[in-house]
Amino acid sequence: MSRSRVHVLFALFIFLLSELLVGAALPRNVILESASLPDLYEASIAELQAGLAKNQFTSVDLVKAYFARIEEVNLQGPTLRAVLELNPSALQQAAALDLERKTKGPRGPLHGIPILLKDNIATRASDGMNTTAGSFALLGSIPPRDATVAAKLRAAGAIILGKANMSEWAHFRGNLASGWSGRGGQATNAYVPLGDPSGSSSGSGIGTSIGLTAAALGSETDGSIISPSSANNLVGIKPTVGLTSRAGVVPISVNQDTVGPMARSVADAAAILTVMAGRDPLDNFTLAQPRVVPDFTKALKPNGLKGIRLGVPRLFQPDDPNIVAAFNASIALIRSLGATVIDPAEFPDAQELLASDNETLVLDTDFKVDVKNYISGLLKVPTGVTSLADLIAFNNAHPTEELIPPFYTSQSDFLAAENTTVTPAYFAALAADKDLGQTRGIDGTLKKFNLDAILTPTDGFTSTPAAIAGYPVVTVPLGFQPDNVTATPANPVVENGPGFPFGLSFMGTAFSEFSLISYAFAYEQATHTRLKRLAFPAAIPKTQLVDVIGK
Ligand SMILES: *[C@@H]1O[C@H](CO)[C@@H](O)[C@H](O)[C@H]1NC(C)=O
Ligand SMILES: *[C@@H]1O[C@H](CO)[C@@H](O)[C@H](O)[C@H]1NC(C)=O
Ligand SMILES: *[C@@H]1O[C@H](CO)[C@@H](O)[C@H](O)[C@H]1NC(C)=O
Ligand SMILES: *[C@@H]1O[C@H](CO)[C@@H](O)[C@H](O)[C@H]1NC(C)=O
Ligand SMILES: *[C@@H]1O[C@H](CO)[C@@H](O)[C@H](O)[C@H]1NC(C)=O
Ligand SMILES: *[C@@H]1O[C@H](CO)[C@@H](O)[C@H](O)[C@H]1NC(C)=O
Ligand SMILES: CC(=O)N[C@H]1CO[C@H](CO)[C@@H](O)[C@@H]1O
Repeated sequence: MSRSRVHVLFALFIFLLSELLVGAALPRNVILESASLPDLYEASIAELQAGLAKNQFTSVDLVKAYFARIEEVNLQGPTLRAVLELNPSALQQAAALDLERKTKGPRGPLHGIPILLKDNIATRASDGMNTTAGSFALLGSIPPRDATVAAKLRAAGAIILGKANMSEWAHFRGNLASGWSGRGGQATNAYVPLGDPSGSSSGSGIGTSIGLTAAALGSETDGSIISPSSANNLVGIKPTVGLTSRAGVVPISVNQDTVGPMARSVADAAAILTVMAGRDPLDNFTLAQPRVVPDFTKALKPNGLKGIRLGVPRLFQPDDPNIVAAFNASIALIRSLGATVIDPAEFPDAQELLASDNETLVLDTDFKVDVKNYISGLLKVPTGVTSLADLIAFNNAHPTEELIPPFYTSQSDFLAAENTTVTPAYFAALAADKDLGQTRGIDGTLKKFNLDAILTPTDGFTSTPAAIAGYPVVTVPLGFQPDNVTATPANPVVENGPGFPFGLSFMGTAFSEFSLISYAFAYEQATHTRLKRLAFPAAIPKTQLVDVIGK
């Protein structure tokens, strides 16, 4: 029995005990099958790989089981709206990978493992899926090829399970609730009924949190991996801009966009990042990365926090007392694991960072140029859009699909971006952001306090310094809102309530992912927070491998 399985069973035992004590109903499927077959709510990639290797089940079984689990909760039951499309070729690809496993052996740790992609990550037309960033404006559009990250996953033997719902246009259309897209509707969190799934990689987060997939890819411009990972009780890695290719990803900004894994464990996320990373001639930012891509799974050492120095920027912390209390407790634990924590360790330019809005000018200007570039690279666009002006006009012409009152009418970001031109002020804002985020920001803080990394709650002012710097963040589950918080009204989603998950972030300098992963792993292994609370019962799918094997 693997170490992680022992921890899972222990956590489940504690959960069972606590549920018995409070007399609540136990989702039976979470416990019963775990002794023989992996429970898909929590199964790690290594556990799935072991079961495939022992021929306990096949990748065809896995795809069938995940499809059935999606069917249970996506548009039925709690209608989580996490998944936009299933891959119509997934079963066939799984069968081919099962055969290859038998005849040649597995390609590696991702062979035959289903992974969900955010709907802004292009997939080759022959699979039969759309890539739309959630918008009807790109429905039926044909990309020239897989996004490089999708191609890399496939080459490693992964199965693209489908496309995840997301905040439309990666939350860059306007003032809209996270997790809503014209095509997918309002996605919601599996931990709190009608809960905010955060975004913009919302469906990637929800789908991974309850085992609708083994893991997912998300993308981040400012917060879009780490925030939904935090809100959906996951591990998320926001890589350095340029570690993973953006070629074939519907963009916001060439300067800030990055693609990364969202998973239930640090080990799963590290395995996926190892496959995704690398240089790509189609994205010249990737040429700046170190020549050799590390095997990030080599960072998974339980003593990873021993002897390292972390700094706490208290000025960036969120107001929420429950998150701060959990964060404070995590500092004590991290110290007990052998790290030195400098608290506080404020950014030298903290006040300027908090006040600066250079990012808006950078993103507005980039989006107008970059989205046009993306569209111009498509082989076919049935709606005929070619530019941001066309997208605005498309939405105005299709209000019943895209401008739905009362919550989903805004195009304020589109309008502001359309208003931009590339000016000297743009270049000045870009330079100011590098200075604020890198030189006097993250690098300045690391240097001033002689730190290895920065430690902060994922909620709060965490994503922006890393976003404007283009630097990496790894988030892991930190805790859940206690039962005595009052759920906010659904407007359209519930922003906070009992059981709402939140995360802890490790932030570092460019290409420091390997170190950040080792810190996050040590913390995760010492805490195992993820299973301390489960999704609400109706959001936990019942289908397990035992229900599909041989059927
Ligand atoms: C993709 O969109 C087209 C419409 O352009 C639709 O016919 C097709 O069913 C969609 N694919 C999937 C897998 O939903
Ligand atoms: C990538 O190419 C663009 C245009 O060719 C250029 O402006 C930019 O500096 C290059 N970036 C890197 C990191 O090489
Ligand atoms: C967290 O720790 C800080 C610094 O030690 C302290 O000022 C603050 O009161 C603590 N907050 C909570 C909620 O424990
Ligand atoms: C951009 O950053 C610089 C340096 O902090 C600051 O002086 C300027 O006001 C910022 N501009 C905006 C629009 O926030
Ligand atoms: C467009 O830019 C002009 C001039 O800078 C400004 O007055 C106007 O408010 C802007 N409109 C939008 C929608 O941002
Ligand atoms: C809510 O519960 C937590 C423990 O779960 C406790 O620390 C806190 O004081 C409680 N808050 C209120 C307002 O009762
Ligand atoms: C897989 C799945 O359930 N897809 C659905 C996502 O939501 C849209 C809009 O409601 C449906 O049309 C899809 O069938």
